[in-house]
This record gives sequence, structure tokens and C-alpha cells, in this order.
Amino acid sequence: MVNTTIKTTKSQEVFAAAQNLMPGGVSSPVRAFKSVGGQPIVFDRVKGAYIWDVDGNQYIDYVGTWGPAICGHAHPEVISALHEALEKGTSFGAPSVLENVLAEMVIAAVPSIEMVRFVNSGTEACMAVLRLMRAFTNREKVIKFEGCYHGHADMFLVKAGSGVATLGLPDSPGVPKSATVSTLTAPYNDLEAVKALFEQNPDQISGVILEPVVGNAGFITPDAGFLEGLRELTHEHGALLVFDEVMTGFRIAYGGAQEKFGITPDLTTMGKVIGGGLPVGAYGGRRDIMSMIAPAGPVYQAGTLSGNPLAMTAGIKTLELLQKPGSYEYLERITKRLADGLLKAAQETGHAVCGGNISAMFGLFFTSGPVHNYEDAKKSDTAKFGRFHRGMLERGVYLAPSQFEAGFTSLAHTEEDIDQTIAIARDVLSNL
Ligand code: KE4
Repeated sequence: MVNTTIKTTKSQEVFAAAQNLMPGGVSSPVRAFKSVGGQPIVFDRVKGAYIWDVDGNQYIDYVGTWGPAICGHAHPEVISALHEALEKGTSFGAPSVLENVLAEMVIAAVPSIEMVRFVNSGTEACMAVLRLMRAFTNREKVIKFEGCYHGHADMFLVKAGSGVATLGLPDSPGVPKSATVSTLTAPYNDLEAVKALFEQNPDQISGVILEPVVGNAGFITPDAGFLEGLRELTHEHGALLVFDEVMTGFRIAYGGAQEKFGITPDLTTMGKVIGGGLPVGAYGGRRDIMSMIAPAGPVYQAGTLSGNPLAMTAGIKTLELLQKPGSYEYLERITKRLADGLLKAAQETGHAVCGGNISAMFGLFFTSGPVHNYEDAKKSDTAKFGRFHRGMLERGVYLAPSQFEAGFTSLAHTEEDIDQTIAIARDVLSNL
């Protein structure tokens, strides 16, 4: 076992108290480390590629608050822009120029988006987009893929990924059958299964929603032809294609996975990066569809803090930083170095592994693979992943606390950080 050099007394005290105050001691289930064992560390502060916990231990961070910290945590330019915005108030509940600015940036960046609506989370964006799909097509059913996660709204908690998969929950109590009866599922990368669902449900399916690169069942990439096939099938059946780019948006490329793979969905959901660490979600797409959203049209969706000036400011500054020439080449280079290094270290220490990266998103499964879908992902040795996670944590590397999550790098990660991470991984893996 790797020497457990870090002291986590304060983390343990704080987390013990938290468990009396909040269910599981956390504000979101995956943070509780349930599937990797041990106790979570309690953060004190973050900066760039690093975390410091309440005991003063420092970690190289590959979660990046689950995606938003793509420019590095607490980027000085984001912080100073927020200080300036703070002086003018934290929330207006009224139109502001900043919403126009971020909307123009999103529309300019994402090929398929002609209009956008801001909300406060990815869950809200996915909830709203499903209502819009149903209203536009006047059809109730929707196809999602096993292991994909589109937030915690009732109708998506069917064979969902992320924390649902992590905790091995058979979907969730409290979700009425009526909410999920119209949610159809297929294995990721299985066009034949999608074709069959369309044939079995003629003229009843409003659309297909998916993670164009999966990050919530571990890191799973689309097979060649899969996304193109979905685009053809949805066109053929008068259904909509929706890319849930809450995780991939502005991470896989500045224009998201749809730019990377050259596919034009009808609607897109976003979150994480576009809030730069503050609560922002968004959905957008074809003008003829988005014009159905109230008050322009009859489809209702609302939110007190939607488009608030602080969140808009953090999002604007983050996208400005990402626009700097070379950003995505850098992210691809360091993340590929990391993924290749981790895979090589694992193979050379005798472990069955597979995985890889696309731009600043990566993943590693403890199975020889290949992993094309959630069933394949579940063949991973999750107990070994738990030991690996703990070993890395005790040596100062913070990975997502679940086999069914993806890893994230940032512009703040240096080659030294990457090489140090690989060296630590080699040591942990050889003692696993
Ligand atoms: P939020 O409601 O958590 O902002 O977004 C939901 C969501 C929607 N779609 C995709 C593709 C997502 O990845 C997410 C949220 N991602 C998880 C991490 N896998 C958030 C972390 C958490 O639940 O604590």
C-alpha cells in the first residue's frame, strides 16, 4: 500500500459534522466518495490546477469542479472581472447587457445555436429542452442512452449515469412511472437499437438526446458513424437531435463536440464552462424551435437568477480566455500526454486498462475493453479503481471519485504537473 503521508484530521472533523446537517454530508452525491471508499477531503481553497484541503494538503486537480475550471481555478482575470461586477450588484432579475454579450459569444461559437436561453444548471437546461422537444414535435417520447446523464429531472432518471451509476441506484424512488414511461433507452453506439425504437414507436418520438462524448459512464467516445447515423435517423423520422453538451461544450472544442465531429444538432444544452464556476446552464438551437419559448412562444420556462450579472461575467471572461490562440492545442497536448502516460504506466505494471482523451476530457477504465457503452464500462474493476483513487489522493492527486465519471484538465496544468501525476500513478499502480 502506498504510504499514507497526508493528515486529514480536519477534513474528517468537518465531514463528520456535515453528515449531521446534510444528507450524506454533501450537496451532491458523487462528492461523498461512496464508490471509492474512504472519506472525501474538505476543500479550503483552489487556484490554477491545485486544491488545498482544510488540513493544508495540496493536490493536483483533475475534476476542476466537474468541468467549469477549464482555465484553471480562480483565474485572476475572472476574479477581477467578478470584483468589478460585484460593485454593481449580484442579481438584477431584469435584462442586462451582460446577457446579450454572453448570448452573442455562445451563438458565435456553437454552429447550431441561433438563439439561446440561460438557466442556472445543466439539469434545468435539459428539463427545458425536453419540454421544448415535445412541444415542437407534438410527440411525447424521447430516446436517451444507458449511462448518459442529463441532470436529475424525473424523466431522465432512467438508466442514468454519473452519481446514479456510481451509487448503483436502480433509478430513483420518488420518480413516478408516469414521468418515465415515455423515456426510451438504447445502448450507446447502437444505431440498430435506435432504429428499432423508431420503428416500434412510429411518429411518437420527439427526439434523441445524448452526450456526444460520454463523461457520465466513464469516458466513452462515439464510434465512427454513430453521430452521423443519429442525425440521419432523426431527420428520417421527423424527430429532433439534441446534444447535451453540458460537459463537452467549450471543452471538446470551442464549438463543442458538434464542431469537433461536424454534426449539426437541432438543440444543444450547455453548462459548467459557460458559467466559469458560477451557476449557469443554457439551451439553444434553431430559431424556429427556440421561438416557442415564453414569452416569445407558449412553452413556459423561468428562473429568478437566470442570466444574473455575476454568472454572466464569469462566463464571458472564461470564454474570452478560451478564445486565446493555441488554447485547445495546448489542452489536447497535455491531456493526451496524461492519458497516454497513465495507460502506459498501468499496462507496464500489469493492469488491464483502456481509455484515452479528446481535448481536455479523459478517462481510464480498469478493463481491457474496448468500452463502447455502459454495459462494457460496468465490466471494469471498480474496486481496483477505488484503490487507485485512494492511492492517488494520498499522494496528492485528486481524481473524480468514481469509475463512472470523466477527468478534466485545464489551461493551468503544466507538463510538470502531468509528468508528476504519471510518476505517482506508476508508483500507486505498482502497489495496487
Ligand atoms: P447540473 O445540473 O449538475 O449542472 O448538470 C447536469 C448535467 C447534465 N448533463 C451532463 C452531460 C452532465 O455531465 C451534467 C452534470 N455532470 C455531473 C458530473 N458528471 C455533475 C456533478 C454532480 O452531479 O455533482
